[in-house]
Amino acid sequence: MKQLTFADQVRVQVFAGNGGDGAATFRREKYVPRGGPDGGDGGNGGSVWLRASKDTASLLDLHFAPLVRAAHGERGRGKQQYGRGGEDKIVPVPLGTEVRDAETGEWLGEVIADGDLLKLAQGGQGGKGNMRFVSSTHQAPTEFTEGEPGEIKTLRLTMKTVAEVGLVGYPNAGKSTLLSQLSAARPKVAAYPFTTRYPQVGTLIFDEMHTIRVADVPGLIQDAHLGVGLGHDFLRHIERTKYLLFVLDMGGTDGRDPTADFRSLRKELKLYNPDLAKRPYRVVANKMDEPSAQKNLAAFKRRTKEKPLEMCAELGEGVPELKAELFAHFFPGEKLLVY
Ligand SMILES: Nc1nc2c(ncn2[C@@H]2O[C@H](COP(=O)(O)OP(=O)(O)OP(=O)(O)O)[C@@H](O)[C@H]2O)c(=O)[nH]1
Ligand SMILES: [Mg+2]
Repeated sequence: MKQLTFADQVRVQVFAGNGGDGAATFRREKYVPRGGPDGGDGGNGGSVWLRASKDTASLLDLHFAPLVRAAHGERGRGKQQYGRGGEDKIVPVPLGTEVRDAETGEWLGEVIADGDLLKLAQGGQGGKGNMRFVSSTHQAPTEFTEGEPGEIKTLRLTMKTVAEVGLVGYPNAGKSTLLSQLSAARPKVAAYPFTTRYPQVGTLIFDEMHTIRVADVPGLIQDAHLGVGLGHDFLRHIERTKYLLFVLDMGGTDGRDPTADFRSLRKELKLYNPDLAKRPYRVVANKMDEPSAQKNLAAFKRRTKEKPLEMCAELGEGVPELKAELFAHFFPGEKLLVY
């Protein structure tokens, strides 16, 4: 059986803690025959929260443990003692996790940046102890209130990668090779399609103040918008990017026609989400070391009127030029002190 190593969509049930009941007790002390009411309030139940964490790569943990509970509040006690509040439960999730009601699909919120918090279920209020009910005409109340139940919700969590740049291309075009040239990420590279099975993000670091996240996603094929190949799972992860790099195999290695590939990639994006087709992009002509690359490139330029950036990702050729272009795009007017 294939082991599951990644999950970007999970259904979870979250249980906030119940509030503790208030107490109805009376003071009992030697030599004090009729002590007053001294029942304390119950503690509030804990709430369930999501917290975006840059160290969490997927929703896998939740996939395996989809029931999440915060602690109940303790009941109040005599001698005016309040019940202890139930501890909140905070669930770390990847940056870019959005939350919907599992039944209605209603959008409930999202966490994007590291440390972002979102409350999923509110803990119940603790009940009131009988000492709260004392008044001038009612000196020995036996009333107390029960704690309120914590919220219970069934939710669907979806993670959409957060990155500025998305690498888009057919399988085997060299996307992962390029990512490893741009960042410290070391995605698997191999000479067969669908090597990359789930999104990976690498950070292109110019200096401390200037970084760009780049998302490498599984190769796209025709009818991806209908879920063919790794389909939607792939497309969802470039929705949040601001800039696309179309990586084309200009060598036509697998008998592919780069022009047809490019048109089909554009079409798939548009069919999935028209906004994606409007995003700024750059065409990367990869594998320019291959024998037929020059000829293919000439034909590609003529037919598409695009001006691709020539590259040999494997050898790192064209990579400095690409970095410079990305810098100029994301930090216009700025200059790097060190390059
Ligand atoms: N000749 C040549 N081969 C390259 C170049 N860049 C990558 N490759 C090779 O192309 C193959 C596919 O590279 P990957 O980086 O895994 O391609 P990918 O686009 O990530 O592929 P998937 O993850 O399957 O979608 C590997 O065998 C690489 O070594 C290049 O510039 N020139
Ligand atoms: Mg890959």
